[in-house]
Amino acid sequence: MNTALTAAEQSLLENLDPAWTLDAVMALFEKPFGDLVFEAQQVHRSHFEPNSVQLSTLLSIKTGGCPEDCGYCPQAARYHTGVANSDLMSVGEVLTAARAAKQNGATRFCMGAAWRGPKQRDLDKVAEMVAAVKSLGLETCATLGMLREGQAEQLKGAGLDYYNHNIDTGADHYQRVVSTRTQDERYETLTRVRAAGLSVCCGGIVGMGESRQTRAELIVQLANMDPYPESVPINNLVQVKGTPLHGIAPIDPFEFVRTVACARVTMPRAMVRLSAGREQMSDELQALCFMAGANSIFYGDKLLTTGNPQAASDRRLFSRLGIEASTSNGVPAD
Ligand code: SAM
Ligand code: DTB
Ligand code: SF4
Repeated sequence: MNTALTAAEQSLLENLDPAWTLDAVMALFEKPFGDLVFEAQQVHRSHFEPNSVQLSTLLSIKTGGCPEDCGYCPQAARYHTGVANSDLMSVGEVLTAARAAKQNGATRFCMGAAWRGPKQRDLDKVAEMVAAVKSLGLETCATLGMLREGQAEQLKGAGLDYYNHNIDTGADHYQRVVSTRTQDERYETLTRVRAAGLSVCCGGIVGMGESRQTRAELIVQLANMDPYPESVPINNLVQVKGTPLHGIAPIDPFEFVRTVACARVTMPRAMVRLSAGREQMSDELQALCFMAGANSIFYGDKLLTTGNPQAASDRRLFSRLGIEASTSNGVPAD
């Protein structure tokens, strides 16, 4: 048998992205820590600048009072978390925040709203915000909940680059965390987002009392999307008093790094975002996450409603690690 492949065949094979099985991802999770991080580093280095991390700033454009019951979320109206509700911001307020984010070095700006899904009148206003933020030269992302027919197209038309909609956890665990919607409904929105030509930002939260197998299921579900998401946020649960998940045993920090590494190995060209939970992490743990292939962080002293490390402290950390804030817009190097 002739085993020599032409360059074209080789490239075709590399781009096939064969399906990941639960066994294969569990085997990754179970590797010795050093071996898994080494593998993730190799994959990372073959697709991205190794010491470059993208800075993304988040803004809550509509806060609190959400009708959903996500067990992790401080913005659900039914939990008493002390979050002050506020109406949808004005386009001018959002633009001011986006200018400041750009001035501080962010290249990506993500707008989040505490909705089950946007009403048409609200979406018209968000579309104006997207166009204004895009005109500053920032990469744009929005997370507004479930989208109806035509809404993803409207956002795309306004200049939206990515839509964030997380599947959050493995399918079996999902209904233990959220009862007001199903994970299948999340997939429906993701299909609309993809069909509209938007890039998909989809990841999850760990540290919600799930097993390693559930984390592996989350990774399998993400990696087997066709194509897999261009952007994969890995959140560590920020425990907020008043939410059902407050007080749950936190995840072992090394297991968090393993989750990041598995995302990198299974989704080689995705931006893997070290998302919520950094304020509770040591510098050393964050450094391990970068070694495991994370190449984006949320930057600025607030996530949506909870804290995030101060920008100056992140700049110091980058300098100690020889990491540069990327100037690119998240498109892979090759
Ligand atoms: N309401 C919209 C939705 O749920 O799709 C958009 C905003 S929602 C706050 C965006 C994402 O934030 C959620 O999907 C979840 O992954 C993440 N999130 C919310 N609360 C969190 C927490 N306490 N810790 C970590 N991530 C959290
Ligand atoms: C994502 O995956 N994480 C971000 C962003 N997408 C919208 C949100 C984190 C929220 C953390 C809790 C809070 O600050 O309210
Ligand atoms: Fe609402 Fe989103 Fe929070 Fe769920 S995660 S309660 S949908 S804001």
